[in-house]
Amino acid sequence: MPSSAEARMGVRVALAGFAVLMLLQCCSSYKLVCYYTNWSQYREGDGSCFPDAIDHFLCTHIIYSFANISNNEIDTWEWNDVTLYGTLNALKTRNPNLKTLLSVGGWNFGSQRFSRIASNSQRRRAFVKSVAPFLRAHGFDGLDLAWLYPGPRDKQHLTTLIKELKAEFTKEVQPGTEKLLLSLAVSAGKVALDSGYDIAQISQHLDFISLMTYDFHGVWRQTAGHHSPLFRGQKDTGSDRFSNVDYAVGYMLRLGAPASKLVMGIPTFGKSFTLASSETRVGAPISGPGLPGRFTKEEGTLAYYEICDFLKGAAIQRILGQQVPYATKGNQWVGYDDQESVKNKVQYLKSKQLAGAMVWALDLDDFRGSFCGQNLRFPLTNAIKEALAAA
Ligand SMILES: *[C@@H]1O[C@H](CO)[C@@H](O)[C@H](O)[C@H]1NC(C)=O
Ligand SMILES: CC(=O)N[C@H]1CO[C@H](CO)[C@@H](O)[C@@H]1O
Repeated sequence: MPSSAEARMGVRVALAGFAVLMLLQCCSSYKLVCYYTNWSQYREGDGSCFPDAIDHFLCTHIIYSFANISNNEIDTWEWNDVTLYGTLNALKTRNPNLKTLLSVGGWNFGSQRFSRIASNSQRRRAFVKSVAPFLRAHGFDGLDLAWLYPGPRDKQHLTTLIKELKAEFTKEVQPGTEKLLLSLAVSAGKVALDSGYDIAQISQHLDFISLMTYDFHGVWRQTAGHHSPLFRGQKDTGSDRFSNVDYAVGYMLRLGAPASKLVMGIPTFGKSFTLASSETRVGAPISGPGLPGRFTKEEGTLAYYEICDFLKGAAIQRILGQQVPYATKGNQWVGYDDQESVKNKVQYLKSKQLAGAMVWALDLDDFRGSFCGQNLRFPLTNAIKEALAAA
């Protein structure tokens, strides 16, 4: 007969075993890396998005974009960034497993300024030195580099920059703190990949790589087509055959990116075109980008919540083979992702044993749950989360 103390011990051991199991379950799961943009706060009315709108348990990682570099040191961009950093990082009090990263760079920052810093050892040193104290001061868990896009002469410098950041982060860890994370947002275009990145080298030093598997199709192709198709289209010949998620993922793996570090981008926005004729199919001639959305106000791009509005009275088609939908209304054509297409994309990334999914961007999903019906906030990001969690 075990004594009651022994029995209690037995229960404790069983509980510990259970806890280990829970832990394994928690940590073998996929990453869901979600970008939040500093300019979404300025969209009018229901388009305005602040970090406190974000569901604490939606993503495993949230990346705040973008930070600036000033005098070779990482710096804020917006007058109220520091307040918003605080709001974002406060999400961690309810979800201690959530990781937040600060992304530096972006489109408006430009590639040249990165080149200048990365190519000079003193400037690089100043930048590298400035990062950890800044991240710690504002409660971030890591840095995301958004150098869009390094050119052929930057390739080696990007590798050096990443190596030095990693070394600094390793040196900086104190007992009781976790090492800062380091990630890189990478173009999914074959030409940009070939010219700017030494994927095999940089992968070794990064915690994860976010592949921007969208924006494959734009007005430069002079026809209507989907900007983030999972697979190659029937008419995609020549270099167009590289313009799909499947090719980009396969190519990254061949270049030496470990699947366990590769995070596949899924857009919560669509790319729209103005049709030039009554032809509406994929490949139809276009006269230019689509009309700007009511909130995002940018030609050729629509947030998912704006697309939900657009879909009322629109004709919706799925592109066979490419596994994504498009919708047309009048002379407007939009290729976008919906709950079904994002689930397919998650199935795909699981079949390749990738690290998870990246979402650009939380503020373009129906973050209020007021546009797309179902009363569900973040319908696309939630669909991704569910598909990642499904057995
Ligand atoms: C970003 O840094 C550059 C270089 O110091 C500076 O000229 C620019 O004004 C900064 N941008 C903002 C929005 O602070
Ligand atoms: C309001 C606004 O657009 N703020 C800034 C957010 O960060 C980007 C960096 O890419 C800047 O270009 C924006 O001006």
